Amino acid sequence: MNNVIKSVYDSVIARDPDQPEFHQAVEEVLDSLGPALEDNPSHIDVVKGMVEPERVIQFRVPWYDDDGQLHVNRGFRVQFNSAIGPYKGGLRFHPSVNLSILKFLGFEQVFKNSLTGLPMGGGKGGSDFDPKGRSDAEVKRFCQSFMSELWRHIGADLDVPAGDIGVGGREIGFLFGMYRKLANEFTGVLTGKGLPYGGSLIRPEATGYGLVYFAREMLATKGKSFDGATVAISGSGNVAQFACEKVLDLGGRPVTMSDSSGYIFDAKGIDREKLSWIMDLKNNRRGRIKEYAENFDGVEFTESKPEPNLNQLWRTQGDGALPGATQNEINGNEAKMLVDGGVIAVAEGANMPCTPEAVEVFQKNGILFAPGKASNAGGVATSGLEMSQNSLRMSWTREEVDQKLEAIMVNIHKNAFETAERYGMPGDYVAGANIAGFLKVAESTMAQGIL
Ligand code: NDP
Ligand code: 2IT
Repeated sequence: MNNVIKSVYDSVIARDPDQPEFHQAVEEVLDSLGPALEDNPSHIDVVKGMVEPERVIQFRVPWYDDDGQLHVNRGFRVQFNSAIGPYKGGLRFHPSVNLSILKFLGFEQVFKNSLTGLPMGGGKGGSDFDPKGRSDAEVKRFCQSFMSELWRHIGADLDVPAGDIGVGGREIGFLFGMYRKLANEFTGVLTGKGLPYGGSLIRPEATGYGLVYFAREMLATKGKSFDGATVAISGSGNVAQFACEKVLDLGGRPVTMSDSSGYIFDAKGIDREKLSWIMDLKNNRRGRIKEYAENFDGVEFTESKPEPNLNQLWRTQGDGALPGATQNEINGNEAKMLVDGGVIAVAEGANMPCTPEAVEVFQKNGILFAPGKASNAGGVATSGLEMSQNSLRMSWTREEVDQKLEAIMVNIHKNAFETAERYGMPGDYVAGANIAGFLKVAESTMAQGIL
């Protein structure tokens, strides 16, 4: 980092000293931008603006549980950057949610959305509400209360939220219903909607499928493929499930999945039948991954340990790793375990699952490494396709959407790969993605006048 960039970073820390996840996301990007700023020194003013969200909304979300007890959660929407399109990004419902986490996610989203090539700015939101163990009726009351405030801040041409951790089809349905009632209009204000009311085919699959399309392109640069590859996947939610499915489509062998209570290792491989069992467990019965080990023979379940947290999942020996649960789930030691286990490629399905130390371990050991803002962009890209279909008031077929998604992922890979080469850092997808994502937003910001 040169001195000018360092002073921007220092001011971010001085302003919000209690936001470590946000600092981490900003530092990773600023670390990459040096060469791009040497070409365009005036872009430093854009950087100074980009580390501050355009708008942050925080609100109270009161709701009653099934026993008639009142709960009061916090709701947020961080409208980070709208230089290239309406704010766009998911909503996360998880007890850990706070402004640091949402600012990191919103900041990442700006670069990710730019990389998709679609006209979308970046935003993120959510709540510290914990949907785990809550009835459908409780989740509905929470979503309705959340939207009774959020609706006045969003709109199809202003800010288009979607899902993230703890927000899937059920929650989007309740949120959309409440928006429609309050705004008295039917527009594409949310993505990830159900098919009968404006959703897009392939949106549920898109992040996981896109991740594997991206990883396939990375492997191809080394003459390798998923065929016969052993793959460690973490998480067992939306991203992990469909990453697993696409790995199977390409002839690979997924062997692990996890949730916050621990992980399963299935040496025989998670096949299609077992995957559909997991989908039913997680999406309909809302059960724990431990039940997989109780249901199938020869499967180990390892409980996750509290601090000091060494995520044992990553001691799995294999060719590929697709972290798909949450931020900072692979630290430097865990990265070393993966390297010792013979990993060839690591592609982030989650947002920032690898710590800076982990990324350094991968890069120093010549492991192919893709940052989430490039490799998990398929979800938001397909959200962009859902927005287009809603605006056109028509819907595309499964094949059409999948082809567009695949083309977008191939293009993001090419753009990140070629940008890294052009700036003298061949094979560095972190630098390539950050610079390519930045340049489009920077040029747009300069052209419009910094506001
Ligand atoms: P889901 O809620 O569907 O699944 C999340 C999975 O991760 C669950 O298995 C969950 O376990 C586990 N998990 C969540 N938090 C923790 C934690 N603190 N410690 C351990 N395990 C945890 O979310 P998604 O699959 O949608 O999201 C997963 C990741 O992918 C997130 O980082 C998200 O930001 C990112 N992402 C999602 C996109 C999307 O379209 N959905 C697009 C791009 C990125 P448990 O149920 O026990 O909490
Ligand atoms: O992190 C992400 O890109 C998402 N959660 C998806 C956002 C979206 O608007 O589809």
